[in-house]
Amino acid sequence: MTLTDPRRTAPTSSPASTAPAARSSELRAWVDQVAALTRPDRIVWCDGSAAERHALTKQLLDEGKLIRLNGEYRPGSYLARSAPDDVARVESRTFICSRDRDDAGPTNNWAEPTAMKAELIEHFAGSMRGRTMYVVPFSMGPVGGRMSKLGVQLTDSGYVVLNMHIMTRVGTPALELIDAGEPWVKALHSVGAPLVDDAGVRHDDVDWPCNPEKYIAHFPETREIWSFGSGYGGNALLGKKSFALRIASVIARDEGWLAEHMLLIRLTNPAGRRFHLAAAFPSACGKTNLAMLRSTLPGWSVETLGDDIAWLRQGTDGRLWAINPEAGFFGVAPGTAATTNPTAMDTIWGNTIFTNAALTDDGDVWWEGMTSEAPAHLVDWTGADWVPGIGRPAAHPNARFTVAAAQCPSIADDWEAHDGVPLDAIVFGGRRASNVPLVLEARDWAHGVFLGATIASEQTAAAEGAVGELRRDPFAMLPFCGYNMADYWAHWLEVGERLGASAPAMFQVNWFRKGADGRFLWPGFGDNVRVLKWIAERLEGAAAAQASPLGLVPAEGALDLDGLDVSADDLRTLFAIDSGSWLAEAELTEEYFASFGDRVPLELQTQLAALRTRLGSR
Ligand code: OXD
Ligand code: MN
Repeated sequence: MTLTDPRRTAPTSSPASTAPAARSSELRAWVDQVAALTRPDRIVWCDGSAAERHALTKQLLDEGKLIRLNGEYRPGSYLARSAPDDVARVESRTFICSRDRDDAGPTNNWAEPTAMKAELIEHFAGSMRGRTMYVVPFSMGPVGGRMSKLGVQLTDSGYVVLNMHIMTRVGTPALELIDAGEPWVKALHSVGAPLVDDAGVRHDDVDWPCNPEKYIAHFPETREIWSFGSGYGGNALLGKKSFALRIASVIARDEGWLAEHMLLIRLTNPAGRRFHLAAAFPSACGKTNLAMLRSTLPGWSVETLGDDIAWLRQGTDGRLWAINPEAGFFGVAPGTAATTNPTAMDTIWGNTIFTNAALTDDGDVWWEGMTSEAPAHLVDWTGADWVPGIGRPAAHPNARFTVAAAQCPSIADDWEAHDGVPLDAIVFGGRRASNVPLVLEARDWAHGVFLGATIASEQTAAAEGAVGELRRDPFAMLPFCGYNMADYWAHWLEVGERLGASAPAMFQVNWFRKGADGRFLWPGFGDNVRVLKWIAERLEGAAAAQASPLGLVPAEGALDLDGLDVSADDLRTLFAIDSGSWLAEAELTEEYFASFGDRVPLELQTQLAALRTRLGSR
């Protein structure tokens, strides 16, 4: 489809451009077409340099789009405040535009690609008038790495460019690979707020331009992303959820690998043996805390490799290898504190962009949970005065920090290794007040895929034994899988077949189980290393396990509880399996699978039947 503005007849002059000499002809043609459609004043080709970052930061400060924080407390750091209607990912406006509706599946919003592009062209027409269009070439994964992928984002948001600089590898080296003919993903983004109107009249800019109408559209067959109307996070930083998960999951299906919503860590035992774990957790289940865990067990340590996304691919040795395709963390700020995640607090000491945090009177940031007592006065995320007890949060609950992964004190020295790390275990988590034990090991790969496919979090804190309202989030990929979820499960099964005996072991964990009195039974945080220790010892064949209807659980005494104050009763409840409520949950799983029609792999139906048999049903 050619990108032409349906309302324009006469051509206008080309915008000024800083295009470098060498450019792939496909890229040049695309940039020209998008510029003709969106009509920016200027085109800036980003080289990823510190000078570029510096100049852009200065410009955004001058425009009032960034606030410089006090360099004494937060050197090189800035605060941005978004519009109140642009504060989070908008799943209801996220589309998978595959040719066939069934290829998007029942968990995605589907739109027919030609019709969606026609609709979007109407919105993009003239959408960058008066603004600069930045051409942002980037690599997901280390530039030139065997598992890395390239993209180019066109955007009219300087804030997005600065964040892309932190979250991906932006710049000339990526552009050179594109020039050399490497495949790349087209990521088109506009905040949808032109500064010049249809009558040619120029208007003042606002601090956070965006459009009330938003689209985050993905075209998996042509590997394209078109995002319109939002400047926030995953809607706008297109390397992250849109590319590294939605589009990459489709590329991975076609090329035989896996693009996953997983953190990546290295666990080292007292003997110096290293284990690499990838873990899928739904949003808001303590994923960043686990990625940056500070061990409470002497001799055991955790290094960070990634906090959100992992790409997994079989290596020449037959094992599954993993990289973190991102270069930074886009973390949720509220709740992050020296007590809950000291490593994250140490990571964001400076050189950080904060979005929608509150501003202290001395020019630092604050959010709910950072300290037990709130400062006596703040400017809240909307720019209004705030005092404790005012009845609304000072920081937006989805306030974020954007910071380079390299700045994390627990980042592994080799976190950018081109081949990644060999995976020993895959872990699935969720937030379950009931039913799911603290930890269990899958019987085999297919059982692990069943565990991943049935991940859920409870909407309400259910009493022990009861099944609460379950929000299914298979593989923590519900909003991020770029194709039919049932086909994705089949793909996981196929990858496992290819890996055979070299496949990583699989586990399920649940830090959030509650007692009948509503109390969390497990201390969590740094003590989660005790669960990781059992996992590592299972991998070495050193820890004992016993069979349960759900999988293998630690044998009596196998979980290291030394120095921990967990009563025998609480421990029993942490691992209690109530057949009645599990049979009820199996019923819900059957209904859930049914919503995918006949695309659910037979193996998963077999796993469900086997679970019921083990639970004692006829
Ligand atoms: C995220 C998410 O922002 O999972 O990482 O929602
Ligand atoms: Mn995430």
